[in-house]
Amino acid sequence: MRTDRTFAMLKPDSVEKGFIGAILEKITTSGFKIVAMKLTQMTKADAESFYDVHRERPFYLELIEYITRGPIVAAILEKENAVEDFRTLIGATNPTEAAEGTIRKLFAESIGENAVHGSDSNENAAVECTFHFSGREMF
Ligand code: 3AN
Repeated sequence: MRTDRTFAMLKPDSVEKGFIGAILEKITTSGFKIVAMKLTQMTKADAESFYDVHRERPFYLELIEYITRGPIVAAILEKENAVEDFRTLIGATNPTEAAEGTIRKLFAESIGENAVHGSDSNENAAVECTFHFSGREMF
């Protein structure tokens, strides 16, 4: 299991607000190398599979609606200790609790619309990377 890659998503709110460039700048200046990237839109079926762990949560339908409402930027990031370091860079799930200088503190609106996603384990990073990218799209 490799530990130097994570899956990142700039969610529909980030794309709608024109934050793609600013967030990517923050990611690359924080030492992450982009090794795969695309603008794409998740279907309902994609979202239900991606967020299956949240199926029983009260915000599940809202989450599926939000994540499918427009394009996202999907990316694979490379850096030593990628999963943990990217989770630190994005900040707490709720932007009001996110540390100063984190992506969610700078760009997110609310716990429901929180700008970015980062894998929470090396195992999930591997699953999420192959969910969005074929081998020939990863560099
Ligand atoms: P994280 O994205 O920080 O790993 P998770 O995995 O607990 O957080 O939640 C996944 C996504 O579900 C969040 N990014 C957010 O969009 C949504 N979410 C989580 N908690 C809530 C909540 N209490 N109300 C609405 N949406 C939520």
